[in-house]
Amino acid sequence: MKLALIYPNIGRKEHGMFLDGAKMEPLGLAVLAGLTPPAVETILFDDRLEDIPYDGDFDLVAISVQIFTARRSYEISDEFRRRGTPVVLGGVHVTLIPEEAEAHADALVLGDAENVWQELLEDARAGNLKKKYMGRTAERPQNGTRARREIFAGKKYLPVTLMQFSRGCPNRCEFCASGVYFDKRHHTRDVGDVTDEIRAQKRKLVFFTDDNIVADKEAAKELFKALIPLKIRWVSQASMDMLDDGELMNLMVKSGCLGNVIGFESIGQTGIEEMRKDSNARFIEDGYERAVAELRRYGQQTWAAFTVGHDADTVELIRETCDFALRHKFCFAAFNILNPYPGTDLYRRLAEENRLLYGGKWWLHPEYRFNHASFVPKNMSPDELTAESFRCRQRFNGAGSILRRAFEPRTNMRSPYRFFAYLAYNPIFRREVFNKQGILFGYEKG
Ligand code: B12
Repeated sequence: MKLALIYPNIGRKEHGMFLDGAKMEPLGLAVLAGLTPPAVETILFDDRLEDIPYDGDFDLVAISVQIFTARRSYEISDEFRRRGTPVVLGGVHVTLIPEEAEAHADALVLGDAENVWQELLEDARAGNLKKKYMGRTAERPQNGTRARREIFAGKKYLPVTLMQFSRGCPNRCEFCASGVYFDKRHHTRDVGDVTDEIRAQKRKLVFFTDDNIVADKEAAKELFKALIPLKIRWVSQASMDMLDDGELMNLMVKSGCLGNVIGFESIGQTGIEEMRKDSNARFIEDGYERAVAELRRYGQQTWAAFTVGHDADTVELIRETCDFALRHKFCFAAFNILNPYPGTDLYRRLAEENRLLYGGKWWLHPEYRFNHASFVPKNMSPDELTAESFRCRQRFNGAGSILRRAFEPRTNMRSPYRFFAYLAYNPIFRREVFNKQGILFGYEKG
């Protein structure tokens, strides 16, 4: 049996394909390859770096779909199916809106692959695919299975190993897609499996793709203790309430953590309350001053993630958000426009209030552009929101800002390695920000 795994690109610029300059390994597909019996010939095609071989003699094509690649995913699956090759679609977006995805697939996997992938492969071999496989969320992600990284061989990815320790997050933020996917639950892998998987590969820089690596603080401590002897450096995503636990923070630092993506989301208290970002509630009271000081004390090179366009946001507040990020010299910052993902409470609320643009399906709309507003904000026009968020990106990622932020003594200048990492990655992300702004989804003009 021959299986093609496909990771789709986002889309195109007016005059050609969008070339992603900061490509990371698609871990989900390496996990899928790990769950696949070795007798099945398994090949990865990454649409971000190579052509899709529609005429290959595959018995099954498996595509991982996220919302921003949905349009492109359906183009690819439709083309394979036209040629008679069966296609299975899976991933976050498919799970959140299966009624849309089913028109483009022979089979869907809803939720994690762990519980259903073997059954699906057997059905595919027998030519007997079911329309839907309910994967649910795996209580033990990967379940003793190692991600099969050999499928990445020869492809040019950033030199960082993606790895997962846990999946999901118990927080109930109104806008979050993974909160819906995981039903606000959090599942961890066996710590020994994780450390074995790290030892089995060569790199010393690891990106834990966890939604919130500190969601279960005791489990996180167990992991961090086990990481110390491995002498790796790592980054992940974490909620701010980790700062309440000194033991956790000390272990995190000792285990090689360079910093985390932290959802600051908003610098306004009303916004934080309205979006139900409970993990920030105590820290917003003093405008995050204590949180930022603590993060510095632990030497964390923080990636501060903001979402703009909340009902409490005004043009002035968005500008102040950018001032805040510049003043605190964060290592990186993202100013993402709030996006209504189907299945979330935010999506439902905006739909009820008649505020969704692009017919409510911005991700499939031929005119929707990446990083543009997809709904009507309360205190500004959609175009103003688009322009203000882009202005934040321009200001934060400007050459002068990169230089000024480099000289933060307790974080970016804490060691030569950190300084080098800062200077290596900032220009990469800067290019990425400008390159991706305003691209259209999919390759085919609608
Ligand atoms: C790592 C990550 C990234 C990395 C990219 C990694 C890469 N390879 O390129 C970075 C940081 C660059 C990134 C960027 C973005 N990301 Co991101 N990212 C993630 C994150 C945290 C983890 C994904 C991961 O690797 N998981 C580990 C693997 C093992 O799990 P998995 O992929 O889910 O696969 C499992 C199952 O889903 C299933 N499965 C998946 N695919 C398939 C396919 C088939 C056929 C089958 C059977 C099963 C299956 O089986 C797997 C094993 O169980 C997720 C959050 C999440 N929980 O999914 C967000 C997430 C996917 N990202 C998201 C978004 C919005 C973005 C951005 C648009 C953010 C922005 N505004 O810029 C960008 C765009 C990226 C781009 N392509 O340009 C959203 C997508 C929302 C949605 N509804 O689809 C998520 C869900 C975050 C969230 N909380 O909303 N991201």
